[in-house]
Amino acid sequence: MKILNLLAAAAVTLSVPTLAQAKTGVTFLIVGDTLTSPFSFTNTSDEGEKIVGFGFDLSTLTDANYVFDTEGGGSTPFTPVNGTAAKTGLVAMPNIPDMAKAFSIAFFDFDPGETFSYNIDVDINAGGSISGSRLIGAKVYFDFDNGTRSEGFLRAVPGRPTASTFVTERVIETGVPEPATWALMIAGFGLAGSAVRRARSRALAV
Ligand SMILES: [Ca+2]
Ligand SMILES: [Ca+2]
Repeated sequence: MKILNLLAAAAVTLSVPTLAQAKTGVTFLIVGDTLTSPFSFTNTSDEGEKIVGFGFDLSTLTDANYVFDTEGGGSTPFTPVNGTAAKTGLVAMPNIPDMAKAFSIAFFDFDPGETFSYNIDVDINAGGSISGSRLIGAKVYFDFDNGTRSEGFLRAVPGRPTASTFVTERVIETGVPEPATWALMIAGFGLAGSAVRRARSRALAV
């Protein structure tokens, strides 16, 4: 019975990650011509949560012809700007094939208050300049180090006809625990392990 109680306590500890309430936030506003102004997003989390991942997917746009133009004439490969890659700890330069429709990147030091900025060329078969508002409907996600993902789409910005902005539709658990959670989980496993060891030694003593 005692062992069961200890195991139950360990199980409660293990479930902590799914109970975590995120106070995460991010602003991602795209204004004007995407060829001349960089894409920038800022971590606005209020309890120190770092951004650890970002994904951008054009395949959800109503017009299926949008692509990232990363090679050849008139292209701009993914290019971090303003020293923001070092500040946020961009893990690696992503390999974004020419005409790709989506990419994702990771960070290891993207604190609240920090901004990451990058250039990349977005094109459509018909050509012309691509303003932020042309990307309304693109799917975007941000991963945070508390194990949550804010998922949503670029939406229109009232009063700003060339802009779009990220709006969170849902927050999902990604199951990537932060270090403090790992410590709790390891403590939980240790608790269960020592209970089993005690049970075994009692069984041997009888
Ligand atoms: Ca181009
Ligand atoms: Ca930083």
